[in-house]
Amino acid sequence: MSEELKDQATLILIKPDGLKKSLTGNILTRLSETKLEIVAAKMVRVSKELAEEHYKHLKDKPFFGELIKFIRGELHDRKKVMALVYWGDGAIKKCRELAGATNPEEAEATSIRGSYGRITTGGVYENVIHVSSDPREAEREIKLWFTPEEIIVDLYPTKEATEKEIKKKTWA
Ligand code: DAT
Ligand code: MG
Repeated sequence: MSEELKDQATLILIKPDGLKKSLTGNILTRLSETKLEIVAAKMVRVSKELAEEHYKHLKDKPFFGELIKFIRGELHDRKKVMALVYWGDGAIKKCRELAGATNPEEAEATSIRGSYGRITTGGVYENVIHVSSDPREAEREIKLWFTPEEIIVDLYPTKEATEKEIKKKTWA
């Protein structure tokens, strides 16, 4: 196995349509077939900035505005996504195969997107799940969605920084 395929990481998002359709358990079960390890997981309220940064490679597409609304949950009255990092050999290919093609109507019928996705009349691909497309994108996305402390293994180099006078919420 090539070095690049070994211990790969991928960002997974269960998108607002997946949450609204109560597919979380189902999707996690499907992904567990990969025998990969979950090394981070959380619920996220997606800001406009995060959404636009995540999908910045699509910013010139006609569907960009709707895509941002969709990932922020504005089309599903579920203003959250579940974000996870899966880790292990060949993680990206394994997860993308289970997810299926981007267009849910072209995705293999037994794939996650083929089983549960749809295209809205407005042309939005409601395709249930996000999987990083390659190792570079995975690194960019994981660093965008997670801090080092939220991931239980050391995926990428870190540095120590002392943060002074940063207001943080703690338990009262
Ligand atoms: P993927 O999510 O399979 O990596 P992508 O990165 O090209 O695909 O696109 C990101 C999301 O944008 C995709 O999950 C759904 C949406 N999208 C892509 N192409 C689209 C299109 N032609 N029409 C509507 N939505 C599209
Ligand atoms: Mg992509």
